[in-house]
Amino acid sequence: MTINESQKPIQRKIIHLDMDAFYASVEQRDNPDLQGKPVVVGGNPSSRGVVATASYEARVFGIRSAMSCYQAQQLCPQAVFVRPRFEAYRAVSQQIHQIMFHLTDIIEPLSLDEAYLDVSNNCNPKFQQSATLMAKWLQTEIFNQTHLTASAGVSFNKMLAKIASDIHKPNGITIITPEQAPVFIANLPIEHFHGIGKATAKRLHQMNVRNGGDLRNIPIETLIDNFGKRGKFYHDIAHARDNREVKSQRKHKSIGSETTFEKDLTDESMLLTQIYTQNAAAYRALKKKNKQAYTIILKIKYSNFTQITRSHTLHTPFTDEQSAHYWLNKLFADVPKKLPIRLVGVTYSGLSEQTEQQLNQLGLFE
Ligand code: DCP
Ligand code: MG
Repeated sequence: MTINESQKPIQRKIIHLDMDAFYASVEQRDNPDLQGKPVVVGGNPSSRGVVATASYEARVFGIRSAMSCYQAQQLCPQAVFVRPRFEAYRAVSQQIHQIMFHLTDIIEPLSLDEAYLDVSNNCNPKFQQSATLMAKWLQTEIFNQTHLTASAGVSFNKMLAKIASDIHKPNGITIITPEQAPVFIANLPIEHFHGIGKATAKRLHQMNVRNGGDLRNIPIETLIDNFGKRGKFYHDIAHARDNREVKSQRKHKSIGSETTFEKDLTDESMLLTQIYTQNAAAYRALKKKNKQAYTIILKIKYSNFTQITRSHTLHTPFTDEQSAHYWLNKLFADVPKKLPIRLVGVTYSGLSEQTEQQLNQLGLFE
């Protein structure tokens, strides 16, 4: 994957990914007896437990998340009730995040099974900068690796991507382009907008506002008079405006090292030596934190202070400092060299914890 951060796109490309009937699908995958059956994951129907989620077979009977298990059993006496196994769900969650990192490191998880991805900077030629192709790849790769299905929404902001991912569930992809957005929103019932709760929907209904089109026709002043600050938000969403960024948890998302030269350099072999030195420092820092990385990023800043990054993502993590040399060489070859260079940096991202097994292999527990 190649990212070029200096060329910021005019419009964002956001994918919202959401696993289908997540806990229940994991239970059905891991226990063939449950496949094809109405499965309810949650508490005990004879005590005061609630439904965490239900398989699609159980949803036919009207069973929904947060309903009491007692009620669920009344609706579908043949339903099989199982207790949640959070470890299994966390493991799948980690797996799907690793897959997402192949597309971008700007990932904002909302829960174990749901995340926003900002893929605006993905320049991998395989995807031709098409977020739809990326979403399809994500779905296929998740299915191949986990045997679970996911649905995706693709759009130019978070709000629309999230609404879109729900439209063709399960195993669907829905795209809302900037051209389609006005009509899509005009027809969307207001209770389907995220951020408009039941009470607000009721008040809007009283104002004869039933869908996005009606909402768009209400002057912003009227909305602010009625709903205070939220009024501006309602006005914005009716106009498909949502500038919220995808907030990746950058804290441990990357580890790197960079250096600024006293005098700008042009000599390629000297530059490569400097890149290797930064790589050594970055790799040491990575190991110190017991992390492993799937992505390596080369950063170059030119004498005129413009900067570019080039990156590559592997299917298996980097195993040693030298294994990165090959990729750094390739990435550096790809970088324009018309101007002298004032800074080089190497960053590892797509990080995960080094597992105990891997630590054992390294002899650290012996
Ligand atoms: N969950 C929960 N309690 C809730 C809602 C959800 O414990 N009230 C858990 C169980 C779900 C998981 O979170 O499997 C993901 O929530 P979703 O809302 O994405 O629901 P599902 O993935 O189960 O179904 P869908 O196919 O509608 O996404
Ligand atoms: Mg889900």
